[in-house]
Amino acid sequence: MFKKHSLKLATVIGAFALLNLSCLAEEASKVAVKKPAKGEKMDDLWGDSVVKLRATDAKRGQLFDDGNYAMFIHWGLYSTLGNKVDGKTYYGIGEWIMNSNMAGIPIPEYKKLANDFNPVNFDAMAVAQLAKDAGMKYIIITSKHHDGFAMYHSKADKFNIVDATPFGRDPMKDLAKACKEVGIGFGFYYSHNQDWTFPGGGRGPKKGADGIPASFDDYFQKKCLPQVKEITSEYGQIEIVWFDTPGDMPKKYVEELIEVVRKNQPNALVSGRAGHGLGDYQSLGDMEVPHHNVEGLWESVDTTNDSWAYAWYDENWKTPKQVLGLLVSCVGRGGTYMLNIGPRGDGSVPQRAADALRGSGEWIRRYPQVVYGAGPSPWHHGLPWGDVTTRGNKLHLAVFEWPRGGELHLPGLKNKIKSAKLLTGKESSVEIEHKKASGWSVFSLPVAAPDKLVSVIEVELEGEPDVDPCFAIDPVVSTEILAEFSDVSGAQLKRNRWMEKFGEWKHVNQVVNWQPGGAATWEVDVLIPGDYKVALNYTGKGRLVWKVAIQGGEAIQNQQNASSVFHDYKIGWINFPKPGRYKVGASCIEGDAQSAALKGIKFTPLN
Ligand code: FHN
Repeated sequence: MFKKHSLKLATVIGAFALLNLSCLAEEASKVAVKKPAKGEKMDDLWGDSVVKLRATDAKRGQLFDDGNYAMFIHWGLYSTLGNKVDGKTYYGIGEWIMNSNMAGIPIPEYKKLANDFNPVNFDAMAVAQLAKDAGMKYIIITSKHHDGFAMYHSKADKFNIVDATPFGRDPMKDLAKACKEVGIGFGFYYSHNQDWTFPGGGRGPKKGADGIPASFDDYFQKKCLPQVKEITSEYGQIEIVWFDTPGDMPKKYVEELIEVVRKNQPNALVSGRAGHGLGDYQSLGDMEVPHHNVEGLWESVDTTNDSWAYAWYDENWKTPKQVLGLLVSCVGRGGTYMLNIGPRGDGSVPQRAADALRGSGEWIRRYPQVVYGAGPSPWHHGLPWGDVTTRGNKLHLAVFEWPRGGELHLPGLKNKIKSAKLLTGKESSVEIEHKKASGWSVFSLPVAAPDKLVSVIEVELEGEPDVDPCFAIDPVVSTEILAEFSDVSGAQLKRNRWMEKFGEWKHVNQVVNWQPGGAATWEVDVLIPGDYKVALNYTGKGRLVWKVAIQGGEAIQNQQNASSVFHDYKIGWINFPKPGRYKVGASCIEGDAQSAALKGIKFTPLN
């Protein structure tokens, strides 16, 4: 039935890049990474300007800023296909199924799907309750994605769930009501630029059914503007209008949409992907969780498996511990995490996604202070065993990897510690002993982790947290330090983004363009002297010779293989003779150095 257009991987990547998808705009390998100096902001790395609402606007964005965690839902006509068309499975993001980069479904064929779209198993109350149980503070759902199909009753265009399907009801009314009932916020995703089925829409047909050419202005006036008016006036209070993929949409249109939102929903936020830096906050690249703290108001958007919309084959779910790892990283870097589910075409939510969300939600209920109203880590990056969030003069150490040997090592804390408690997830907590050693704080812990997922230590400090964020080699747990934290000379730090499958983005900051004598150098603090195993994580071609050298100390080198997939390669053992600060450099010294891309270095204690 549906015609598949031929496709090459390069075309796929090119097509995405050409779309100028907000922060996904640049051609991956050409974007240089700036290493932030102390106090410098990372804002411009992701393109959009950042508006700082934090502490300046108490009403707008409170759930976003304090809640730190939200549910994203991609649900539409495309969900009925679940990535299978005429018996063939297409791997990639399901909501793009009609696009020529996936199944390439002609518009009339795609529109016919509405005749059988009958999501009788959509239970708005169950979805809202799932978000609540997951600890999420609001839901953002696709009111209209790039396919142009409205999942609510639009008077502006008949291609909608009430007028074009046997279902004949507006599930968004139910969901808005259910969110209110369970006490969480509600908002809409709206594809304002791309509309693949309405004449004049971004990447849509260039002519109307009458054969008369249609402009973007036609689409904007007839569909986009009226629909944004509808979604902002007919569903009660809206937390966010999440515009997406502005592409080359002229500024005047974005301004007009934002005016509508401001008028109809004065307390709503507008996503950074509205375009032209006009949004209220920055939305990072899809599936991107930053490694440095990021200033201002921002979010990471991610999905429970690999696709945003339902894909029948996609059982690659994040576990509750992975969800928590990503959530705590976002909060620790100063942002909000919005995690997506893709209900099936019949409206039901895949059980494994629900289980993962509920599993992580139970943990959040035990340790709400780690997430809600929590501020970023004063270390500005994750730590070998986990991460840190803050509230006033309290640190929450979220320990993902419980250290063997009964001691947890925290480097660089300058404050005096008032108290340190192991939280139990209930009212009670257990006071734990701590001491200082060579500038590190060392906490005595029970041998077994008290929480089966992630244990939490609450450290109360005298005064505001004051930390030296230097990287430190943990004496118990492996310490991986990314290339983006190195000083690079005779080589270049570059940002690389690619799609693992169509629409599934990966992000890495890597050192490339190695010249003779080039090095990536990290400053590290060592508590326990002795030998450590060193591994480098890189891609490249053929066999490469790497040298790892401590300034004024031991240097080791080794030849190891390389491949196009990032992987840890063991280089050897290296000795730090006494506690203290060292500079450690890594260089690609032989082989096809031009192919080498270094992602990070790892130090592992011997036992
Ligand atoms: O093209 C869309 C994609 O389908 C999905 O909705 C994501 C979610 O952030 N946004 C766009 C790509 O960035």
